[in-house]
Amino acid sequence: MAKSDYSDFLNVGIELARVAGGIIREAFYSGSLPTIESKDDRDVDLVTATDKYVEALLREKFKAEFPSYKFIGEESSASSEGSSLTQEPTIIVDPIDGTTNFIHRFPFVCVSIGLVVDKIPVVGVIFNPILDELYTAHINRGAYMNGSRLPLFRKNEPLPSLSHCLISTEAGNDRTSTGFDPKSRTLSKLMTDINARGLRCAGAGAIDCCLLARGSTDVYYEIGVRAWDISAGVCIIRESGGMCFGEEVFSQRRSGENTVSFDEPFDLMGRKIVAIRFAPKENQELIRRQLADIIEDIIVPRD
Ligand code: LIP
Repeated sequence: MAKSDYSDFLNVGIELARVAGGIIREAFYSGSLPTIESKDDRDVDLVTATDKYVEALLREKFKAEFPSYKFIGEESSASSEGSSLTQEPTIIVDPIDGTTNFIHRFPFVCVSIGLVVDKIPVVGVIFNPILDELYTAHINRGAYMNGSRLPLFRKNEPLPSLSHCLISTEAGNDRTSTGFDPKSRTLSKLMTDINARGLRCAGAGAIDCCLLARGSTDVYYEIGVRAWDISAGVCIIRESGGMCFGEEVFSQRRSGENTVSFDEPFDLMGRKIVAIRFAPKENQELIRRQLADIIEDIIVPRD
């Protein structure tokens, strides 16, 4: 049976996020060009020697502290352990979320560490060592940034409609017309038909989650996202009072229903996220319905 206290993991996660952050920060400010490899044939999905080094280090340290926990890391997900998620406690790590940002020295770069038990994200630790922002969450105990409870901002501001929302999303790695054209049609509708307040791309799903949890954005959605980008972030969003939905937003629309349970477990391997910041429930529900009508679905293989 799942336990309810994961503070031992949270403490180790914070300690290791700071160690990883030190390595990332040093490499970020070093004058040398990162060693870059491409994971696809279009040079879009990139990995650096620092990503690989940090992931190997985190894997080794976590294995020493929590030997029975499974480990899924972005850079080793193709290895023997694979990336299948079971009920077992599983540590999900993105050693550098925002690798392209890291390469270009755009300061939205972080290490993301999540603990998932019974497929529920129970701990999230995200550290941006460039901006020195540490986000943490423990299930049922709230979310924090550098010790201050989230949301930091706009706690009492309702969200009357999508047109009032600052929206974040990502271009993602799929640049084929079937993968990208639906995304650009959605953006066009959001900006023209809806006249949303604005659009932001942080370049890292984990940072999109933190920006929403702190109250700096109102909506984050992405199709094609991976579990290591959002495992920690989903815990942080939920503990800040935000909502996260996945495939159910799209499948219920296809079936003509328009009711999604707020208590539905979030499918981390479904590669879709629609998140709405802390706001009165009826506002969150309205925004979810509006997003379900506007975001064009894309079929992506599950992880
Ligand atoms: C990034 C994700 C982002 C996605 C990018 C990229 P990386 O992760 O955080 O959500 O849109 O294409 O995959 O590769 O920087 O760790």
